[in-house]
Amino acid sequence: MFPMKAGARRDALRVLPFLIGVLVCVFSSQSTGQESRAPAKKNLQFSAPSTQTEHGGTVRLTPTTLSEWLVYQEDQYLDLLEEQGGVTPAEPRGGGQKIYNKVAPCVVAVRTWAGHGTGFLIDREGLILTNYHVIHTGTFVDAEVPASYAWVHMGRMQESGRMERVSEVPALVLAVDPARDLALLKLQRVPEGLNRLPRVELARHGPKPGQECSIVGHPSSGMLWTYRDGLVSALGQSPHDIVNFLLPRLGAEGAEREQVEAMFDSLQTFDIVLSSCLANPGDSGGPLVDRRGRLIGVTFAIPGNPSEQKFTYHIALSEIRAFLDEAAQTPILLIPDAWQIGPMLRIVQRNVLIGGGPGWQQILFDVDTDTPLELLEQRDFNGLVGARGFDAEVALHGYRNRRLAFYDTDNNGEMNVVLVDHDEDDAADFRYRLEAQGRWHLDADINSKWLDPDLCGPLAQPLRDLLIQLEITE
Ligand SMILES: [Ca+2]
Ligand SMILES: [Ca+2]
Ligand SMILES: [Ca+2]
Ligand SMILES: [Ca+2]
Repeated sequence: MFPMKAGARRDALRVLPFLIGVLVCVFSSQSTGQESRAPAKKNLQFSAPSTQTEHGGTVRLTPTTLSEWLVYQEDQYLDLLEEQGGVTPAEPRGGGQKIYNKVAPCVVAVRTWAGHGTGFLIDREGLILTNYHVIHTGTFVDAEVPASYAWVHMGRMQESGRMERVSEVPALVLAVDPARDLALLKLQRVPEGLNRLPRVELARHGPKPGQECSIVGHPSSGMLWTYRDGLVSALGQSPHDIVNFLLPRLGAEGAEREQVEAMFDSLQTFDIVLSSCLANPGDSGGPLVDRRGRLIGVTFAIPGNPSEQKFTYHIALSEIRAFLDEAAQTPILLIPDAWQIGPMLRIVQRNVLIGGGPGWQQILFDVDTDTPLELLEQRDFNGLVGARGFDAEVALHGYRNRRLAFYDTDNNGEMNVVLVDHDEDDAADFRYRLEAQGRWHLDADINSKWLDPDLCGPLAQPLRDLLIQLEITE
C-alpha cells in the first residue's frame, strides 16, 4: 500500500530547502573592489617578442595587462625549466595565498532549482565550465531563446583577501557531455561590480603524481570560495583503474572472468586525476589547479563510502580539452529526464516505483501493468530503472513548489510530453513535446493542467484509478 495519507499528499511531491541556503546567508555588502585600487591611468607601450606573448607583436599595455604579461613571462620561464628537467623554486608553505588570489575570482557558484555546485570562467567572454550533474536537473527555462539556464554567482577579491559576492547573472547552457560529466555555460552579461572577467588558464599538460595542487569551491558545510590544497595522488581511467573495480576483475576466473570482462567492455572510460584535496558536495564542477593556478582537472566525485572519503576524483585535462574542442556554442534546451529517479528506490505495488533524494520524490507508473514479474522479483530496482526495464507510461516528479509530469502518450516506450508546473497552481507553465522528427519543442503560456490523465488516451482511466488509490489529486 502506498504510504501517503491525504494530508501528506502534497508533501510527497514537494521538497525541502536544499543546499542553496548556504549560498545566500554569508555575503558581505562591503565594497572595496580590486578595480578601485588600480593605479592612475598610465599606458605603457613597448615591443614584446611575438613568440612570447599571447597578444603577439607590439601591444599597448595597461598596468593590468602588464602584470598579466609579467606572469605570462614567468610561466614561460618555469615551463622551460620543467621541460628541461630542472627543479622549479618551491613555494613556501602558505603559497596558496597567491593561488587563491588568482583562482578564487574566476570561481562561480552555479545555482539551479535543485541545488548548487561550483563552476569557473575559462575565457573573458564568459564561458563557464562545470559538471553535467550540477545542471542536468533543475535548470530554468528562457522560453524566448529557447534555452536552459542556471544562475551564476560571482565574486571579487577584497583588499582583506576575502571574496565578496557581486550580483548574480543567468548563464545559458551551450553544451553538455554526460559521459565526461562536463557542461559549458555562457554568462549573459558581465555582473554589476565587475569591469572585466577573469579566467582560469588551462595548463599545457596534465599533472604528475606527487605534484602540489589545490581546489577552490563552494562545499556544503564550508563557506563560499573555500580553498584546500593537497597532492596529485594518482592518474588513471575511471572506472577501470579504480581498485574496487580492478582487483575483483583480476581475481575472477573462468565464466566469472568472462562476465566481468564483458561488463568492463560495456563501461565508458575516461581519464581522471585522484588528489588528496578534500572536496564536499557543492564542490562539484570546481577547478583543480597546479601551483601556478592553471587548470589540471575538474572536481566531480568523492568515494561513495564515507569511511573512504580521503581523496577526490577530478576529470583530467585531456577530457576537458576534448570536450571543449567538440562543444558547440549555441544555447540548448535540456529536456527533463523521467529516469533520473535517484538511488532510494522502492516498489509500493506491482506497477508503482518510487524514488527520490533529500527533499524530492519521483513516482513511476506502469499504468498497463506489463513489466515482467520476474524482473520485479529480482528486486534490483536501480538496475531495472537503469536498463529502462520498468515499463512506465507516466512519471511524476516533485521538488519544492515545482512539479513535473512525464507522459508516454503513444505508449511506445519513450516519454514524449513533459508538463512543468513551477508555482503549484496546478496549471502547467511549460510543455516539452517530442516532435515526429525527433526534435523537442518548448511551449510556454499553455493552458493545461500539469497532471492530465487524458493525455494517456486508452490508459486514462487506469491512471485515474491509480491516482485515486494513491490519494494523488489531479
Ligand atoms: Ca507499461
Ligand atoms: Ca512515446
Ligand atoms: Ca509501455
Ligand atoms: Ca503553474
